Amino acid sequence: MTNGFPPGFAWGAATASYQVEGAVGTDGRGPSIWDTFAHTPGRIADGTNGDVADDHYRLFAEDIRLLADLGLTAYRFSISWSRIIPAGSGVTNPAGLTFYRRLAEACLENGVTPYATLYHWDLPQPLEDAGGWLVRDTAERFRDYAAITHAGLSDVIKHWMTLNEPWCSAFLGYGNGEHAPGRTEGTDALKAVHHLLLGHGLALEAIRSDEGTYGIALNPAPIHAASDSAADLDAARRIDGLRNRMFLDPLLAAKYPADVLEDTGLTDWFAAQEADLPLIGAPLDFIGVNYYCPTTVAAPEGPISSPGRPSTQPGSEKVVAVDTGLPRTQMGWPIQATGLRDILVTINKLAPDLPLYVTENGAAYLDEVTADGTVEDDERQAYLEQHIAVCRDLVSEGFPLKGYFAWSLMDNFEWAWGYSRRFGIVYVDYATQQRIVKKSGRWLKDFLTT
Ligand code: GBH
Repeated sequence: MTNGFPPGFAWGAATASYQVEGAVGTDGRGPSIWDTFAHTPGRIADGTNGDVADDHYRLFAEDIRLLADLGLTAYRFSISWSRIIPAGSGVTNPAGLTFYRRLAEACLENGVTPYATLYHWDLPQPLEDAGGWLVRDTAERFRDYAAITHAGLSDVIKHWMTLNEPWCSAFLGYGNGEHAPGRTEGTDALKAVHHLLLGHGLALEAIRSDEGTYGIALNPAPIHAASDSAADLDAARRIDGLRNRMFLDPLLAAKYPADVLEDTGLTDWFAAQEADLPLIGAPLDFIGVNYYCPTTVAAPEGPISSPGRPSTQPGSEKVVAVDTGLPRTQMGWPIQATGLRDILVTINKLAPDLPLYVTENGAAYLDEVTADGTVEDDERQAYLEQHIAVCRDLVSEGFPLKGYFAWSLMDNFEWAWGYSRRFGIVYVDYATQQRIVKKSGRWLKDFLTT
């Protein structure tokens, strides 16, 4: 037992291809929707892009040594579809497979188990031009890409996730336009949910074997009503539907939540897709949970004062998030570690024996390098400590939690926020690509190695 955790518990850190790799034009990589989006003026808060990012494409061996030196035994990274199949479909680029083979080998040489995510939001641009996740064909192209990638790398990578947070792909990508491809398609964003989940099911069918474990990483969260009023309770039902049940029900019970389809006027459209549900609900080896914060919602009467950008909540535009007075991170996200327990327990009730992982957990803070060259991120350390304590309690109760991955190994391109938000346990000086282990990283190392 290390600090209350059993041997074999996976201790890791996570990254995603577009957020860390850079080298966007290197070795035959094609363009993705995030290249296009980040290079569109006005889309990224600080006007930056992922062209260079952490230069992880070149520095990966050092980064993995650093990860191993922190006492971590697992690395969750994502694979860039545009490196493997530059046009999204058709010709395979061997150099793409070679890069991820080297990365996986570097993990293995350092005693680190690789966990690969096949899709962390960077759709090849030609597939978006053909309709993106709003069209069924994209799911089939994802299956082809998954099959080729798995066939090329399954000797060195044993743990696979199909999608990362399809909620974000659908509702930020096609709902409010905050993420690539920046489209605002209202309730059609739910069609993207279906095609993403279909892509998951098709990919899983193509790659699942006894040689490894296969799952998906979701971003479910506890949803609370601001009051017991009928309106607020209904708001919580709607958001729980869009955020949680719209993914968990099809994946774990091969059905969509009827109330969500009704709220969005899509009952008939989804009825026509019913034949896909057995595939989407096929057995998984695990679910990954990316947890940052709970959400409390209300449905105030009267018009909403400043709706701002279009909603991430198609069909439930009148619902607003409510400040419950909890402390917040730099993202404005409330901190409540018990929410991690709540959401894991919720999923466990739906699928009692299914192994679960925390595949992301972390916090953004304004980090500064001191005169001594250190980064004293006490708040992030406290955040990690609180959430890891929740995991320890669950594990000691016999709960099937198999691992914990901090988000993130190192500061990186934080999507619409660019480099203005830092989530790393390792600081990155973008001017020099120097890495500095933050206090939170030093604490984690201490926790894992003593
Ligand atoms: C993850 O997304 C990503 O997988 C990762 O790439 C990213 O860098 C990291 O988190 C940090 O952002 O709307 O107020 O209820 C997390 C995205 C964050 C989306 C919490 C939903 C709910 C806040 N999720 N958010 S709120």
